[in-house]
Amino acid sequence: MDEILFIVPPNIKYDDFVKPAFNVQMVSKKSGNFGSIRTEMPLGVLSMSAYIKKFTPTQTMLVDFNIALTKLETFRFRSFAEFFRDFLSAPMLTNYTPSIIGISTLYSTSYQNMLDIAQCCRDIFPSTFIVAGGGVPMNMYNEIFRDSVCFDALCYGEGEKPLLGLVEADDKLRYLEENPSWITRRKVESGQPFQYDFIENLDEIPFYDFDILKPDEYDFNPTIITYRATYEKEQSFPAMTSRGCPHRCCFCSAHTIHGRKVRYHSIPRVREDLKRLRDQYGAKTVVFQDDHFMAKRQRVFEILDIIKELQIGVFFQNALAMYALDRKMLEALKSAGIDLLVLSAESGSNRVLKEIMHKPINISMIKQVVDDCRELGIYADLNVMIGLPGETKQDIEDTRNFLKTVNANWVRMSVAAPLVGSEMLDICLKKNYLRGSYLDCDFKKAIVETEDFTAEYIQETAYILNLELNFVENSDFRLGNYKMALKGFENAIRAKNNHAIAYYYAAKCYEKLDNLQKAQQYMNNAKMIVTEKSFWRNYADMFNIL
Ligand code: B12
Repeated sequence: MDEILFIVPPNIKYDDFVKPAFNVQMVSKKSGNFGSIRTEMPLGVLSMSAYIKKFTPTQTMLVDFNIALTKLETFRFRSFAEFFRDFLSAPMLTNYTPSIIGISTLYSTSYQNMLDIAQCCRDIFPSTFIVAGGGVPMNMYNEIFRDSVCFDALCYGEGEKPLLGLVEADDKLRYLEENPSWITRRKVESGQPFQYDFIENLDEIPFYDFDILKPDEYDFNPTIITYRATYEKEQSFPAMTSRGCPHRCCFCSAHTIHGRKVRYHSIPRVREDLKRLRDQYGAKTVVFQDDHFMAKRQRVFEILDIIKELQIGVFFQNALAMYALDRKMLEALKSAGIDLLVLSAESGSNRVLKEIMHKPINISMIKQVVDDCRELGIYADLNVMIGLPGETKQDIEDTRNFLKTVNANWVRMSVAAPLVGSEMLDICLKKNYLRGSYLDCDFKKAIVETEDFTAEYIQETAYILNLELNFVENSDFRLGNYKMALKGFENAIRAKNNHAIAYYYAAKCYEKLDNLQKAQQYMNNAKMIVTEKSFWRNYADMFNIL
């Protein structure tokens, strides 16, 4: 029987883990402060594991290094490579020899970690097949074969069918060379084309193999916690009812894995899976990961009816397409119990939305959706990014002025990141716009620099916009919803415990809510931080507070 060891590399670079930057979330361990890691169940692995077991008896095991790092109480390794070696040399693993090791790499920031893991696996398991899949291997095979000799092959697109083929093949090396969904060094050198092997009817994939992980290790879903203004810690599970997206947003690379055509699970299957997650696994919240959940309107209403019937909490963490959110849709979402929506506005400039991003929305839609959300009592969390190639300082000013008129509860400001596989990266490479490695990009660190702006300008402006829109001009505060505003401010304090501006506005909220003792305490904190930290003093001066 074949044994597959799936490995998920840390989604964070070593330096960002041991020396987190000023504008990111941190976690405290006994050995100091570290960059916070997103721990999310790896859906791709769970799907492949379930699919393969449906056809052939196979043992699968998962090592998710994001969980391993999160669980460590102290971390004193001088590199992740040292940590991987230590971890993978543990007796529990060395007594076991998988026939295939499959590394799943979705994030650019995991690139080096993936190479280090492959090297370590090659040393420990010299005769095991080492393959990798996910957006990074499929979009960066040239770089991977240049930087490593440890991979037997990389997967082109979705891996269910190619990996099953590999498991079933008697002559695995030959299979890898003959199957067009596997990328090998030889095929790259001879210029052979590669092909997707999609599963057209997603119902062919059985219920995902959640049994290869420990759900409670993932119960602290950091993405939901980021939106803690309205959410509390609870057991959540991911689900994906469709794959693929027809839109051509210049910053996205999801189509390189799942394609532009949307494929679906049937409605009865969606019901069955959600019910099983609730009844058998105790799911309180299901996090939908569809690339484009809104692709078929009638289907969305049907899924919302199921959610309502099952009384299960849901969260759309990838943001929903705003053009589909008319009043009827928002009312259906609200009646299914959804009171928080992440909305992909992305810009407050029509020119940027249309000409640069190719997003099928405009700013009047954004305003309408946010106003409707406020009326219906849905917390509206807007995603916005600045710093795309072709964007000007005037466009950013337009975005700023527009967002000040929108009553969103929170605005999540990011700097544009040229993801591998995105049109944006192609433009940046062609025009020589990159000031740094695109492997570093994580939506916090600006690396794009054009004729119109420097990377520093974008980085700093994004942070100022965050402070201005979420604190100084906070719409809940402005509209007198002090309790709601306070949740956002205290959430910011939890993420960054010396956030002087958050303390200041939280103090103002407590004052309005007549909790004068807490107001005084928070104001003292704000003043003390501003006196001690020039970083915060500068922003306090900029906004003329404290
Ligand atoms: C869910 C999701 C998340 C989740 C976490 C998912 C996880 N488990 O880690 C959350 C919400 C936390 C998240 C966050 C972010 N995400 Co995200 N996310 C996704 C999303 C929407 C779906 C991923 C998924 O579960 N797909 C479903 C499964 C079935 O597919 P899959 O995992 O790709 O696996 C299939 C294939 O890739 C392949 N495969 C994968 N592994 C392997 C291994 C082997 C051996 C083989 C053979 C095949 C194989 O076969 C699998 C089955 O078909 C993708 C977009 C997309 N549709 O891919 C973006 C995506 C992966 N995210 C992206 C980004 C940029 C981010 C963020 C940086 C965004 C931000 N602003 O903060 C953060 C950072 C995350 C971090 N970890 O630090 C980018 C990544 C691009 C890049 N090069 O870095 C993507 C591609 C979206 C995009 N805009 O282009 N994300």
